[in-house]
Amino acid sequence: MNLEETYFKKKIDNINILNIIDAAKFKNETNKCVVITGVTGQDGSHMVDYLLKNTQYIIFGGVRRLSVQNHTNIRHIKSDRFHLINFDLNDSNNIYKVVEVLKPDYFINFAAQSYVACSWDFAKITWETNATSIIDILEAIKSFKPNCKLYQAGSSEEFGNVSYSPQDEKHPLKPRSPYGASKVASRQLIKVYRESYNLYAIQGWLFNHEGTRRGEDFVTRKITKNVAKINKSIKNNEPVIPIELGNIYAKRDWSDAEDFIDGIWRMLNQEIYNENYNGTPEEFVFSSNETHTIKEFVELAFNCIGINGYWKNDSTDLLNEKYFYKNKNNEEILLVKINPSFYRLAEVDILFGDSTRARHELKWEPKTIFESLVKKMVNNDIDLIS
Ligand code: G4F
Repeated sequence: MNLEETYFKKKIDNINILNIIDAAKFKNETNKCVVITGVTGQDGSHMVDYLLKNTQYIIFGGVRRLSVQNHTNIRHIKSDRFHLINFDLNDSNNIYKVVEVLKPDYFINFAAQSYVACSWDFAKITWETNATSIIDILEAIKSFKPNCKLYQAGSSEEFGNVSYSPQDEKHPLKPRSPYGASKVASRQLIKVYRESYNLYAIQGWLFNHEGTRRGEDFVTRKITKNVAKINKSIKNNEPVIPIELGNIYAKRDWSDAEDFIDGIWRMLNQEIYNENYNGTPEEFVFSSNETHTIKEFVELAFNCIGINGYWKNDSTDLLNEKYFYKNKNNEEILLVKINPSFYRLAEVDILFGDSTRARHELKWEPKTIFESLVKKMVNNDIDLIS
């Protein structure tokens, strides 16, 4: 049996992860090749869907080998143009080999330690994964495929302790977390390599982006998943377990992750999408241009299951704030309470983006508004548990 036969026989649920040498056999002369790291995550999996739909490229999705794999976000992908490869940002040799052997046309780096809250507990790993490893990617591209276009995931967390709202591309970078600092570092490295070696290497500023594939520890998904559980409990006349949250007064600019994938692709192809392109790629902010508190997100999510709750606090301490509703027997049911352990050592109080430049220059337009995003997430979580 040749490699292809063995491969397709084993390719059940996309769980066949290739080593780099075997993967290279699936490259061809005709189609361009894209490496996407972090492919099992929200953004990586949406990027695969987007490229399979809109291009003819061969896609190699980088995954870290774990004893228990989570391939939920890519399980639906059935395409001979998509292959999984072993990839680990913390192994320089692996990064070099991927670029040397596959010689990708695009390298889209979504792999990261992306949980801001965890970045204080794992500051070194956060730094090594999100910042140090970018030197390896840049060096590998410089050495083996200098015309490979690099996209590195950037974040509105880089703005941190914001000086003004809304934040645009000129806003100073004042990170508040090890995560934010690591993304500022990768941005600076990318700028240095872009300017020194003339690489097409960019890092967008992406404000919070969510959806049905969002990790369950991020606040939006945590809320929608628990709203779905509460909906089920109410319908079954079971006790309601309240949601425990941290700082509900923080404000975020939330968008649909799928809208941002289109923006990233436009940023990576500015010669096509930007009529002002002068040979040097630029970096853009992507945002909804709206900001909402976590509190507002909670209210909207409960509205989706027909609950119009109310907040109560019988003290001046914000930690005592609670969200209730009255059931059909007029009993007050607790839905949300505050748990101080979800507060951060330093908070970014407000993120509020200004994506005017991306909208004008890249002709990027988001399709999903905030209210529809919340509804989509709640409905998805209701479907998942029913
Ligand atoms: O959902 P979050 O954990 O996202 P955060 O920290 O804004 O970061 C996300 O967006 C960034 C872009 O701005 C990305 F770069 C990053 O990788 C990630 O995708 O928290 C949002 C807000 C925070 O202010 C947090 O303090 O929600 C507040 N919050 C309140 N209670 C909570 C909770 N966050 C979480 N995760 N869990 C809570 O119980």
